[in-house]
Parts: sequence; structure tokens; C-alpha cells
Amino acid sequence: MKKIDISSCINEIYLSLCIMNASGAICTTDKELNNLLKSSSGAVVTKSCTRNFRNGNKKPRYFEWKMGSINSMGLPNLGIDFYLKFLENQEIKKPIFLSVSGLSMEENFFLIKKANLSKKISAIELNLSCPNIKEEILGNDLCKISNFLGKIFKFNKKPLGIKLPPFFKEKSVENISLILNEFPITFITCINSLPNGIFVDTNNETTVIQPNNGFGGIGGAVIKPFALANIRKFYSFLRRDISIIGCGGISSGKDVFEHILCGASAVQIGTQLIKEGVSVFDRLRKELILLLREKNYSSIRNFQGKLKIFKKF
Ligand code: RRO
Repeated sequence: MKKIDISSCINEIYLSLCIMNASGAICTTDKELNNLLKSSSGAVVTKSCTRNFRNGNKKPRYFEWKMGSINSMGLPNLGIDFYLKFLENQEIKKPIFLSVSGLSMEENFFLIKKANLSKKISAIELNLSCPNIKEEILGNDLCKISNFLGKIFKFNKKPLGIKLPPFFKEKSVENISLILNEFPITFITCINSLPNGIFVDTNNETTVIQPNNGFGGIGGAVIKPFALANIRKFYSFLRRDISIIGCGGISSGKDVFEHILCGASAVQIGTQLIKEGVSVFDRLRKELILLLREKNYSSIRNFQGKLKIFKKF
């Protein structure tokens, strides 16, 4: 049987499989990270970290239902030093993306400088889109974003990508792309969870999570159309050498295919990884290979970004 190539490159970072975990999905503790390192994922992304350890918000802070999930975790993490030390002691066989999410611009500079010193990190994923913290780091001020990136790229030497929130207007994607295109950014990850959702427990007539009056970021199957739309729009506006990592609503090989068809070079799994555990990577790999075989594709490069517009035949 002909071999099907489902490897990918995020710019110059080679992934033997184009599927990895999303930051936040069972990647906070050493046990969770060890599990991911041993899994068949193409890369490992760590939980977004801050300068210091954070407990995060009160529980219950995560809830899932058939079609999605809601969370207001509040950035619980063990602090950057833990992640750097943990990685120092590992034999690393696949790319490691260190996710950082400082609570201020200064904290982000500090985290990125520290990450630059580690040989074990292939890339930094700068999370500018946590829906559950009160601190507004950049907001919608495009000048501020441009200024911030200018300062980072004065010292940063590592491949660096940015995790973005979902955008709902074409103009917003165009504006942010114009800025990103001016910097040597390696990738974007889109999308983070949809902010400020509510899920209702009808029996008890309550919210299902406690923090933030029950409001939280929505993930899982329900957000896939928004993820695909953001990937598609960014694919049309971004420089071609900025790779897109798709994230949002993937639970089957067909979902992976759709993300790549819209323009993603690789994908991240969040809600479904939490539901299913690390065996999800093997299942998705098999489902993707089966689909490509049916469609007579030998590589994801055959269809990446090639979504066509509906027309009557
Ligand atoms: O920890 C969280 O509350 C959280 C983060 Br940092 C994020 O980027 N996305 C999300 O849905 N939750």
C-alpha cells in the first residue's frame, strides 16, 4: 500500500505528525507532560505559564457536554521555572512549544527572554488570548500590539508564534494580519476558546462553573465553524511563510482534514484530548490516513489551503 505522508513543517520545525495537543489540555504537571511526550502526538505544547506558580480559579472551573466545553481555569500553572527545569531533564524526541502568557507586557518580555535560554524548546507560543483573566494585555489597540511585537523581536531568537482569539469581522483579521506581517513571526495558532459563554444546568437552574459568575471560554465541536473561518481568513491575509496551527472543534480525522483544507499546516486538540486522553492522537492519525487514501491524496500538502467555493455543477 502507498505510504501517506501526514508530517508537516511549521516553518522550519518538522513534525512527524501534523497533530498535537492544545495548550491547556492535560499539559500542566510533570505527569501530564510525560504522558504527552510518550504519546504519538507530533509535538507537545505546555500549559501557558506565568512568572510564578498560579493556583487558578475556584472549582468547578471546567465542564463538558456532547458538543463542547466551557472553562474558566484562570491560568493555573506551575511557573516558567518548573517547565524549563522539567524539560531540561527529558530526552526530547519531538518539538516542544513552550506556551507563555504573562499578565503584563513586562512579564511577557521576561518569559520570552527566559525561554530563549532553553535548548529544549523548539518554539514559543505567546498566548495573547486567555479569555479568563481580568488583566487586558493588548486589547484592540493595534499600535500597542505593533509596539509590543517590535520590542520582542529586538531580542527574541527562537521561533515564535502567537495564539489568537477568535475574530468575527474580516476587517479585524485584515488589521491584525497587517501588523503580524511586519514581524518575523513563525506561526499563529487560531483559535483560543470563544470568550464569555454560559452553559446552564436546567435542573438546578445554575451555571455549570463557579468563577466569573459562570462565564467562560467555549471550546469543542460547537466552535469548529469559527475556527475554520479564522484559519481561512488569516490564510488569505498572512505572509505565506507564517504557518497556521488550527485549533477548535477537532474530534475526527475529517475535522483535521477540514482545518488543513482551510489553510492550517498542523492542528491542536483541546476538548477532545481532555475527553479521550492521549490515545486520541493515534485514532485521529488513522482516521486522517484513511480519508486521504479514499481521496487519493498522498500528502497533506496536496490539499492544504485549497478550499474551493461552492458552485453548481
Ligand atoms: O487558563 C485558562 O483559563 C485559559 C487560558 Br490561559 C486560555 O488561553 N484559554 C482558555 O480557554 N482558558
